[in-house]
Amino acid sequence: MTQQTPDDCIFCRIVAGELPSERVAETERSIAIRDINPAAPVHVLVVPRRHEPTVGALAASSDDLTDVFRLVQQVAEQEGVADAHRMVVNTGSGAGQTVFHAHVHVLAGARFSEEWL
Ligand code: DGP
Repeated sequence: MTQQTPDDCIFCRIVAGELPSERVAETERSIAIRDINPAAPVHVLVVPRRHEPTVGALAASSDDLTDVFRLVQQVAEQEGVADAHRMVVNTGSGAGQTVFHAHVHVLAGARFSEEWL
């Protein structure tokens, strides 16, 4: 799996405020930003401030993991989609992960394929 060190990690730079983003919510441990290339009317990324390449690696800290999912819930409520949204976590380039800093996609407002799930 491709690894990015925090120095060349886009999401670390967004967390640090070095790159612009549309931040919709934040906590001490995580931020929520609109995806630059939205795949649905609501497409927010919940990103832990701490750099870990995958959500699986982030799970070593239950505090960070819990905070990410709490912020997902807060964003879903804020966006008015608490009763109808999809969370997506891509792990590894084979599954479509392109940014190797853990994040959860929060998607809503589109009709999602029921092919898989
Ligand atoms: P993934 O494929 O799970 O690694 O998703 C990475 C997402 O990050 C992808 O949907 C596009 C988004 N993205 C990439 N670069 C930026 C950026 O600079 N700003 C924002 N807001 N989103 C980005």
